[in-house]
Amino acid sequence: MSDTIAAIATARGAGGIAIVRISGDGVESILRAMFRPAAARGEFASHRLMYGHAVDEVGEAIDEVMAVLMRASSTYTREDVAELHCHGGEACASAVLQRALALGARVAQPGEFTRRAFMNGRIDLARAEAVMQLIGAGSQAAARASLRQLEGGVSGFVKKVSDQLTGMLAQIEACTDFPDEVDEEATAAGLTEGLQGLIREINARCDARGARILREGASIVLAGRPNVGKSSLMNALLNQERAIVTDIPGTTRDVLTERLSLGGVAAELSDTAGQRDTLDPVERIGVDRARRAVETADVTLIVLDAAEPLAPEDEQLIREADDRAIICLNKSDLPGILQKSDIEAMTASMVLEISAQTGAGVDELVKELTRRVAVAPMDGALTAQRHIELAAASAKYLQSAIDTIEAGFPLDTAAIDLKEALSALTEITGENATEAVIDRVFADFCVGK
Ligand SMILES: Nc1nc2c(ncn2[C@@H]2O[C@H](COP(=O)(O)OP(=O)(O)OP(=O)(O)O)[C@@H](O)[C@H]2O)c(=O)[nH]1
Ligand SMILES: [Mg+2]
Repeated sequence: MSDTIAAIATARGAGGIAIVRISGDGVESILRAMFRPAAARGEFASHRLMYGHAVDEVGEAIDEVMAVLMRASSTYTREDVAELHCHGGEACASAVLQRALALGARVAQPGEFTRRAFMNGRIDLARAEAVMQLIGAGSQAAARASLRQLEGGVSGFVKKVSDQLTGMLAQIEACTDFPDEVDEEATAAGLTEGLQGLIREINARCDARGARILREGASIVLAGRPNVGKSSLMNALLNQERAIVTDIPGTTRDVLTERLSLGGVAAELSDTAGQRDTLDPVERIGVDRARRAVETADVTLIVLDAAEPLAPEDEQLIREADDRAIICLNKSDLPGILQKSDIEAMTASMVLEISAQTGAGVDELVKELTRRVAVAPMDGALTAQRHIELAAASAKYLQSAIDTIEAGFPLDTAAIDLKEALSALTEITGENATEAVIDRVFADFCVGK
C-alpha cells in the first residue's frame, strides 16, 4: 500500500477552509511540485505549517494556502502525510486535489487514511471504529463514549480479558502435559471460578440498550386518545410551535418526530395520532402508526385530559402502561375531574400532573425524561454493535467451557471453547479479523478520514 492517496478531508459546502490531505511515499515530491512557500528560502521542515501558494504545472497560483508536511512515522497513517489548507467551498480544494492527482496521487477510498493507520499498526480496529463513531456522534454523550474508546478503553479491556484467557489455557496445558504434578480437580475449580468472573465482567460492559441510545438516540413517544394535548405537550417540550394544535379531535394524523437533547443525550420525540376507533381510513393508518411507535419506544408519555372523565381508550392505555411509561395528567390548569391519586391506584407507572398550556410540571417531566434516557457508559464499555455481538459470543463460549468442566470432561475439552472465546474477543481489536470484516468496518467511513 505504498501508493499515494489524496482526498478532501473537510465536509463539502461553503466554509472558511477546506483541507486536502495526501498520504504515502510520494507525498514530499508532490508537495514540492505543487506548493510554493512565500518565504524566500522556504524549507520543508516536518510538522511545520508553511504559508504560500498551491501552484499549477506552469507555476501559476491555484489558491493561497497553508501547507504542512509531516514525515513518517509520527503521522496519522504512519506514512508521509501532507495537508493543504485551502479556501473553503468547492472550487479551491477541488483544484488543489486535481493537481495532487495529476502529480501521481490517486483518490482515497472512504476511510483509507484510517485503514492505513490500522494496517501500519498505529491503531487497532476498535480505535479505528471509534474515529468513525466520533465523527458521526449525534450527541455529547455519544462523543464522550467514542472518545473513551479512541483512547483505548475497549482495547484495554480486550487485552486484559485475553491475557487472562491465555493464562487459563496455559494452566489447562500444564494439566494435560504434567498430569502427575498438577491437581486437576483444584485447577478445574479455579478455572470455573475465574471463568464466571470473566463472564460477569463481559456482561457488565455490554449495555446493549445504552449503546443503542448512544448510537441512535432514545425514542420518546407521546400517546393518548384524541384531543388530550399530545401535540401541545410536544411543542412545550421542544419549546417551539412544531405540531399543529386545534380543539378538533383527530388533528394529528401522522407520526411527527423531532430531535432534542436531554442532558447531553440525543432523543427523538414523536407526536402521534390520537388513538380511537375510527372509520376514517387516513386516521386509521395514523392510529396504527401510533401503536407501532409506542411498541418500540424507550419511553412512552401517556397523556390524559384531567378535565374529562376517563374514556375507554384512556383506560386501555393505562392498563397497557409498562415500566417505560410516564402518565401525564394534562390540562391541570382546568378544574379537574381526574385526580392523580385515582390514576395512581390503577397503575404502577409514574403519574405527573402537567399543563402543556401553562408549562406547569413540564420542567419536572423533562427532569424525569433526562433521568430515564441517561446513559453513563463505564470506562471500556462496549458501545459498538459489532463489539457487543463479539463479546456476547465470547461469553457464550466461556459458559460452554464452564459446562464442560462441570460435566467432568477432561480439561483440554474446555480449551476448545476458551480458544473460540479468545478468538471472538480479539476480533474486536482486529488482531485476527478477516479481510471481509475489515472491509465491512471501513465501508461506513467517509472519504478523507
Ligand atoms: N386548558 C388547557 N388546554 C390544553 C392543554 N393542552 C392542550 N390543550 C388544548 O386541547 C386541545 C387539543 O390539543 P392538542 O395538542 O391538539 O391535542 P392532541 O392530543 O394532539 O389531539 P389529536 O392530535 O387530535 O390527537 C387544544 O385546543 C389545546 O389548546 C392544557 O394543558 N390546558
Ligand atoms: Mg395532535
